[in-house]
Amino acid sequence: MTDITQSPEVSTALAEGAPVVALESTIITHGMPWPDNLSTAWKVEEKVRETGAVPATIAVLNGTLHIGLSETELEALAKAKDVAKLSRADLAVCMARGGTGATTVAATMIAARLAGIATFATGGIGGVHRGAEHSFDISADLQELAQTDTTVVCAGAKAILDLPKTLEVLETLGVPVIAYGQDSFPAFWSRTSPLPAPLRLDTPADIARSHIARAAIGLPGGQLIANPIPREVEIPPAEIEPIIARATQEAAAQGITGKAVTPFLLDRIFDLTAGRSLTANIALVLNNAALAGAIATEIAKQLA
Ligand code: PSU
Ligand code: MN
Repeated sequence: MTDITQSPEVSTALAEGAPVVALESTIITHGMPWPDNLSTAWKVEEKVRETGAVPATIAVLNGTLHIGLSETELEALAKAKDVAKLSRADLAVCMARGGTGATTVAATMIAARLAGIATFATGGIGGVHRGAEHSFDISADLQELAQTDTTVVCAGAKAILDLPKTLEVLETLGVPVIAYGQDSFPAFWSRTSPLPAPLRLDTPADIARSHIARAAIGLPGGQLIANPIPREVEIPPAEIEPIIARATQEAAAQGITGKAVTPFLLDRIFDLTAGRSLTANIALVLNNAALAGAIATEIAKQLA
């Protein structure tokens, strides 16, 4: 028997057509250190609630795919060691083996679509890694955006990636990359990058309209909303770049590959910035949760 469960709050909201925002869990287990990971997860849920939407954090617990976690479940996940990092490829195997795993952007999109949740907030999506011409390391998040119809709010691609190549692949896959309220493609810790965003929208209502228009014309795949980090906490490119370069070299020297790369880099950058990268990461996730809540509310309103 396959187990999929919704929290009572999420299930009621979905039945009423009320706005719901999906949230990923890899950022909790692999993206932030304890105990900031738990306090951030709580704050993100609170931020979504402030907009009038219901948060649905997604994870696999002992083989059951959970859409919406209780406080106790969230805390247990944040404390747990050796939690699997689940993308499209791993999700079903983890469920079959009764395992526990956190969902990446790709796996969270799959769960969100299954539940009928249109909007999803994260920090930064995975993308094309630096040196991908040798390593072939391209996140499954990109292909997922091409096939699963969720509107994903992020702060741009993490600057640890090769941003021009990430945008090229998204263009090839036909994924709309939409900067929120500015022309430049935001780079996670920094508000801007030298790259222009392919598309721009300025209001949650317009983003909701374009989400609904995609469905109306039968387009599979999601939209990627790139929301710049709040000004007060951004780390200028000149400051973060040498740190990223160093962390990337260390990863190569230590032979880190596959799904270990992103967690390794985030952890090293945390150390090398004396925690400043984490402060920025927390602020940008909260900022994305607020925008996702506003978009979800608009989608629910426009569909009512
Ligand atoms: N955003 C963050 N921290 C993270 C991630 C995103 O601020 O830890 C996670 C997401 O779950 C994303 C994953 O899907 O990193 C990408 O991993 P990979 O590069 O292995 O595909
Ligand atoms: Mn990868």
